[in-house]
Amino acid sequence: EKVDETHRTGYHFQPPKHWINDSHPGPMYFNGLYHLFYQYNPKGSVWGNIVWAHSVSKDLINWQALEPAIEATKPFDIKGCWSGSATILPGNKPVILYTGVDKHNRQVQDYAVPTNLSDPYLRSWVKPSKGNPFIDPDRSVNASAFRDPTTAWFVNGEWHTVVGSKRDMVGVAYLYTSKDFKKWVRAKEPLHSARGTGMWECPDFYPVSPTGRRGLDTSALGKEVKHVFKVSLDLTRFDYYTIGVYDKEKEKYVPDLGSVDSWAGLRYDYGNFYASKSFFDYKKHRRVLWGWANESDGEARDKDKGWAGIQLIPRKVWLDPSGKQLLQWPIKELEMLRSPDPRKLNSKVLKHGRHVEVDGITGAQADVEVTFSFRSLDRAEPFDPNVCHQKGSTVPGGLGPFGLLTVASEKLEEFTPVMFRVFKKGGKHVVLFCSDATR
Ligand code: DQQ
Repeated sequence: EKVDETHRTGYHFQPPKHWINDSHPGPMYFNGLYHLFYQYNPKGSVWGNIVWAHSVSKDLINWQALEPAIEATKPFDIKGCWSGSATILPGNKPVILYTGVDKHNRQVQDYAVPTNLSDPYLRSWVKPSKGNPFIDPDRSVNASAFRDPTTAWFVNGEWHTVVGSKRDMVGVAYLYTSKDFKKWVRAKEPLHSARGTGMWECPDFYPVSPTGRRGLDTSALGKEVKHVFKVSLDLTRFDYYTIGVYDKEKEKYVPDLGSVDSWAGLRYDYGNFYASKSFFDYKKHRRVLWGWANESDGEARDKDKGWAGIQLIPRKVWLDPSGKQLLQWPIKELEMLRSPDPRKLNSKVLKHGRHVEVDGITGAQADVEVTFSFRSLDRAEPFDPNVCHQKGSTVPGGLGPFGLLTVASEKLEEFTPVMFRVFKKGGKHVVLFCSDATR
């Protein structure tokens, strides 16, 4: 089978060939190895025949591919093994919760466990017939919009997980609880819901520390601890989050005032980033976020090139000191991919409408650290969050756009600008960081 290598990445995660989607199938750290599970079509480069592919790594950068962890073999997942999450139970026992599409095309929630805990690679997983599916959609639930269980957390003597859904146009995160991780009961009220948002795919719910950059275990609680609730909105295909408080008595998540659900709210990323999932890294005590980027140029091209999609370099996430948004940065391990002999360019003056060429690198892949400075920020205009996609890279503003022309052809017939604009907002300056794939 032919695989066109031209635009494959040397940074992000890719299997050797075929289609991938969703990082939501649960990354995890277990006994010295990171495990990445992801949605994969073993038969081709378009979506279909979905299994849970499985790779392991010591550093989140270099990966070894293993056999798929979960394949469609049982009546409760015969039409697909869709997204879900991993949870490490007490006694260091990993378990996977995932959505199976059953023979009647209903979305049910299933579990899988490793067959041999002493295999460090956890190569083989079993889906016991006893206890599967562990959640069947009852009549009150829309069985064709009921999927992607979260990593479970333990509070009030019970395990909790959330399943994404919708009721008409109301996005819903159904809450299920269990004393023994076997028998699950739906809570009276959803953990959270919001009108007018449509289907909530791939929910993620986790605590963040009010100060510092250390991550917290998914079950961590505490007076000052905040929670992040993220959903992938099927309607817009972006990942949105809010920051709020988890009321464990009422079993409700309440976003902070000003932290808005849906597309009026915050996104993890303003580029191509969907179906993401975070996990607590027990090794480095950080919260790590994975997201998936699909292709922009369509199915015919995907078939031609024999592959589609990447899992983006993982990021560390933590709460901004303002408590109002998250901060993120590519994981430190990424730096090991840098060349020992970087190209350096010092103190170049940038003139309006001109560019400076960085030679000695390829246009397709570069890891760049750059600092821009200005004599004055006076010309910054009032903040407008929509300016990136409305004005792209060619319409000038008060301050910007300026940045990098990546993947540029020699005569600049084609390029992808990665750019910044500086604005004024509430007596401060804010910066938008955007890209424009249309050029
Ligand atoms: N992809 C999975 C679903 C999920 C969707 C199926 C999000 O479980 O809701 O491949 O991209």
